[in-house]
Amino acid sequence: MATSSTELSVPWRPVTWRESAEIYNHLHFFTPSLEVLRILLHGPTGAGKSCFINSVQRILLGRNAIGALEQTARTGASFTRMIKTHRLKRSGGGRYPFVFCDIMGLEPEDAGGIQTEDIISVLEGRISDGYTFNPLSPITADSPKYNRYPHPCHKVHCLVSILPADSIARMSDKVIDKMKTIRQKAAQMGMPQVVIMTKVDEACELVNRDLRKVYQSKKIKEKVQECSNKLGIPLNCIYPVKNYHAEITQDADVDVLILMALRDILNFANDYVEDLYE
Ligand SMILES: Nc1nc2c(ncn2[C@@H]2O[C@H](COP(=O)(O)OP(=O)(O)O)[C@@H](O)[C@H]2O)c(=O)[nH]1
Ligand SMILES: [Mg+2]
Repeated sequence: MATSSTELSVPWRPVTWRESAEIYNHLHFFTPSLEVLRILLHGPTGAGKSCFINSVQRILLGRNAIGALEQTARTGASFTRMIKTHRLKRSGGGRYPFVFCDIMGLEPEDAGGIQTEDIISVLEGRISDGYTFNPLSPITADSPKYNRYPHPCHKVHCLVSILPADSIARMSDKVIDKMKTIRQKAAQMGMPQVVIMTKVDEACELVNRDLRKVYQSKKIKEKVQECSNKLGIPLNCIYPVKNYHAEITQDADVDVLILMALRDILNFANDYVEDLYE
């Protein structure tokens, strides 16, 4: 088969498009070595963090869910100013043994973004749920939301950077530098790191028409490469996905890409925990 100008003949990562049920089962019975694994999502405002959490919850429940309040406007200051932990619900009751921590956007501090120092405190488990970030100054040890003795469950076990495929090229150097600083800190702590590249449908017409072309689109491959170069994250830790954002009904292709990413995130987080505490 010939390769067209927009499409690779062979996908650069294999996807078993019918694998959703299998991964879903794996997650259903997944028992981490800690009571709860904590996944921190960070990235610029509008990247799709809240949408990603809602998409995961929706897939796990098998129905529409609105837990993390997506932002409807694409511009303006970050909507989420508070640190909020989402413990995902199981269909039929109970919760999964992992949480997503959603924090406000990563715009530069002088534009009202969260301080780098605060994100590092989050990684260390020092900031409790419900704390409202102050873009002008980091948390102090006398704050009631400051956790002096973080439990292993309060610490972050995987750092997930969320970046929108359609605007990676336009991300400001300040935001990239900020993400790099956080990444370096996480790397010093030995913490696994993953990039979720959202909005593949907006970045590539071929993929917009058929999500199964995601690993054959030259455009998406370029975006993944760009993301890898900008942040210094290896290609194999970058997961292109499309979030649920306007759809009401479930789409198995959307599900499988998100589930593949989630399975790896949880496995990496659990490996990290095992290395730390066993
Ligand atoms: N087309 C498309 N839109 C998305 C995707 N993910 C998020 N969005 C839209 O991007 C906007 C910002 O998303 P949101 O989750 O609020 O971003 P956050 O600031 O990172 O939490 C919303 O209008 C979403 O509907 C995606 O994968 N594809
Ligand atoms: Mg949000």
